[in-house]
Amino acid sequence: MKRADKWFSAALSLALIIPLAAILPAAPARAADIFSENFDSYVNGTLLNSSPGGWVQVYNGPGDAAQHVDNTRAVSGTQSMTLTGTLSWSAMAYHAVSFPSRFSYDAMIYSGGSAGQDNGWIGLSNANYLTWYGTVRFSLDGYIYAWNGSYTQLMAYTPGAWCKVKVYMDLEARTFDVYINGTLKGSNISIGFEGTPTGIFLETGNDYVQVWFDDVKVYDGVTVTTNAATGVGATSATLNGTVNANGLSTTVQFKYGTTPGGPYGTTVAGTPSPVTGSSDTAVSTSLTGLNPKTSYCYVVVGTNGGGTVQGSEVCFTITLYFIDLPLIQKSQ
Ligand SMILES: [Ca+2]
Repeated sequence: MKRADKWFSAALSLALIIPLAAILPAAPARAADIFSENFDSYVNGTLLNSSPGGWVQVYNGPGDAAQHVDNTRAVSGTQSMTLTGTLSWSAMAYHAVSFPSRFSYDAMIYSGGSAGQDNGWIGLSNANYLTWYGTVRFSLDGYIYAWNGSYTQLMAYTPGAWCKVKVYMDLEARTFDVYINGTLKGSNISIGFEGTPTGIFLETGNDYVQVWFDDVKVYDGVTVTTNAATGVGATSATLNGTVNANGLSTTVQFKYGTTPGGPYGTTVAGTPSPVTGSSDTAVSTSLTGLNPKTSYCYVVVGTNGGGTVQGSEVCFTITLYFIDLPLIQKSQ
């Protein structure tokens, strides 16, 4: 009996599911800033006493020439504003701003002094520069303080590095919150003074320290950022975003579809929703029933009493690969 070799083949289909999340740059979006200054539109060296862009020199430290637009260091572009104080005479820049009842201000500050010196201040002031609101001080003892007539110690800091200050002001509740480099360091601090601010100020205290300031912004309304999708599977994905309610209860939604740039076709609720408070809050929604080999684009949308803001678009692709393996020979 002849034993025959046997050949058989197995066409084995192996499905490899390889999600390809196209991670695009995502920028925060919000309604137009009430005030924004990056110091990049002026000629380098422009003196503060020439009132660049409406800035007012209130105090001039060791002299006018020390207070100027500078290209030594910057966060945005190539320029910032530098101020230098002197013994018993500070340097101060002020810019008028029309504030709503609830808003935030941001500023980057590079306080070059060391412990034992007075360093930098930023805050809001009335028009005679004497009453300050929502003020943050990088102080002589190496700590950052909130100031409302007395000090609230927030954290230690290292001089000679850019630091982001964000203050959320609630002029109705008469309180403010302080964030340093994105982390809440002081909340519901009493404003401490009567009246309302009429502008924002930058200051270097009564010392010989040089301080730089950049990217000063005042804004209200919701801030949203669309973030990359996670957990992209064969038919499912989680859409992500960041929402800052900026003090007003904010409804969160995601819009998604297969057309880049929209219209997106489908709107789903985000979680959590609503978002409250003044901190950046992670939001998401989980999708199922998505189609393989399909690209999806989406945006996060926040709506509150200040209006509706849509984040920038993020896209991802669900790719399903079928790989046919070659014949398998088996001999006996
Ligand atoms: Ca700049």
